[in-house]
Amino acid sequence: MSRLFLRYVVPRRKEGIINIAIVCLLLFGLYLYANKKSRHDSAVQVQQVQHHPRDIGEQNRPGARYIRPDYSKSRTGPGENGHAVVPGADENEAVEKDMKDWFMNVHASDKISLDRSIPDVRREECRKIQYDLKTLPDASVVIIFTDEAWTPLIRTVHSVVNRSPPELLREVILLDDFSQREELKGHLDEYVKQFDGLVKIIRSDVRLGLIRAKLLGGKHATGEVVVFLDSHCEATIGWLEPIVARIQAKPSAVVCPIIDHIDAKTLAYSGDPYATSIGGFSWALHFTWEGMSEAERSRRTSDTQEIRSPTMAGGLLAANRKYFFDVGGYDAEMDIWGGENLEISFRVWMCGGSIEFIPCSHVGHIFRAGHPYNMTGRGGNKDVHGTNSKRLADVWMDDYKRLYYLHRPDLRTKDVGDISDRKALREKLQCKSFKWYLDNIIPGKFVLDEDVLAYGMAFTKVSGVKMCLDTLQRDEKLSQMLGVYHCQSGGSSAQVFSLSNQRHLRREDNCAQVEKGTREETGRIRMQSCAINPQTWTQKGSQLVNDATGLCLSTKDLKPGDDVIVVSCDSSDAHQLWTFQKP
Ligand code: LR7
Ligand code: MN
Repeated sequence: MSRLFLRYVVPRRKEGIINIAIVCLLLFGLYLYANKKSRHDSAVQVQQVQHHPRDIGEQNRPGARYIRPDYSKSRTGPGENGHAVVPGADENEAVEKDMKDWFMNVHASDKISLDRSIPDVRREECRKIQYDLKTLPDASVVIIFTDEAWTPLIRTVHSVVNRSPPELLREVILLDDFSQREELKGHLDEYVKQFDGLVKIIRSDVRLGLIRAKLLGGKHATGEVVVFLDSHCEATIGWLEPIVARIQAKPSAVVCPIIDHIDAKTLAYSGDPYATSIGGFSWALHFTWEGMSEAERSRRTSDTQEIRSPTMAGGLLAANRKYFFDVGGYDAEMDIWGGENLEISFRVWMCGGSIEFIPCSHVGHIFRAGHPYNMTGRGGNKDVHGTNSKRLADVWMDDYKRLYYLHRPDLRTKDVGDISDRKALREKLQCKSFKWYLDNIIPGKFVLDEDVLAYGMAFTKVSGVKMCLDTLQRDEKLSQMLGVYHCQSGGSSAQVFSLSNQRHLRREDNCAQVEKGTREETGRIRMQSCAINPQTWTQKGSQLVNDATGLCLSTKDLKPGDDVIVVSCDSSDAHQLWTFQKP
């Protein structure tokens, strides 16, 4: 029957090869059938009987009949070459609605070709590297999504297929995490047929959350390398080769492309060829972007070489598939969103691998200000980032987990499920301590309660009312004024401060600097990077004297939400008498 079917779809002269292919396929099917049980447990076994796309032969490879666009031809149209799509005045309403519903301008995305051109943002040296496609490992690209808007999702797929060498792309796996929209069901199946078997859809019939979704996608992958992407990305030319080359050279490297910026409102693509940002973390267990350290700068011998990073952002990463699972995949008990990126970062470093950015690989990501899907986890959990992070702190951070609880005292006794499996994994892999990670992978990281005179909440108490130093949730990346607020009895990240042994009044990265007012005897405080000459503060009794001005920190006449001030010192004024939670 299959011969009959093939007669209609392939030219006669290829029949011979096809016949052989069919026999192989049948044998392969038989093999799979016989191994059905064990297949579930061991993805490695699947790999043994499958072939690298380059060994299958160009004509018979999945995707052979998909015709890639010719990007050397000039293209015009909205958004081509990564240009912005600027909404007309009459479209403002629709755009605003999209920004509310989707946290991105789907309206603009819909106007842009699904396989638009984007600039080659690699640095010159990267473009010159020749890769031997005959020896590189192949990759499965797993794209997870839950009710993603149509065009960003499909554009992700096209960008991956169009800009990956066919010889290296084993398959694209679309992992649908229980989407409800109709178009993502039947219509999607129809749509991917054009990719001729290269793009597979796996659907979950329960909402997994992105962490379990990645695990399931990874289990279905058969390539030697597994790549994970968010469902609103665009891969650029040459993105895959340096990734698989690095993983071939170092199978225990978990690598990330440089993440370029796709604007959520205009879809403008912008990438920095010279980007050298790396990942860090805050003690509240959020991912942060940092500059490359001096040590890493001097370790590297070329601009195209991998950049070691203490952590990764989470969405765009690749690993040797076997290594990924051997080193623990992800914590399957983490729900919906958050925490898994720091967990895999700490774990990989502590258990002998490395996290790296690959400067020659660029992939764009649409940065959205919110999540266009339900964030509630199992049992109505509204704080999935918090509870996921507690699991990672309890397993990987040893005694340093105290710093997480300093930010989240409310979670100290919270039940977040059994962690014995993860602890057993750490034991089995003989992973190093968190202190080792701090000392070796992120040296210089400020530890809130080490080498300090005092830390925790800092407050004055006047007529029984406590007033705490507070960031007022202002963006700490920008230099912002320091404020005061009612002390939060349950604890609050925004109220954690340290007075260091160097007598800096500080947060994790920022130090308090007096900004002089027009009158010299008063001023407000700006939180600025501690890397730039921080001012010092002296404890005089309970007063905090700013050495640069001789003025004292005070809450005089301040309401919650006001900026804190310095004024002339007066030790009889209770507004100037500060208590630290941990003196
Ligand atoms: O329940 C869910 N199921 C899913 O399949 C929730 C989400 N998802 C999908 C979703 O459709 C999307 O494709 O998971 C993907 C990531 O969700 P986003 O895009 O809402 O997340 P994000 O970009 O805000 O979040 C970043 O941090 C997350 C922490 O859990 C994940 O690690 C994301 O992959 C990660 N994305 C990036 O790192 C992209 C680069 C941004 C930076 C910095
Ligand atoms: Mn994302």
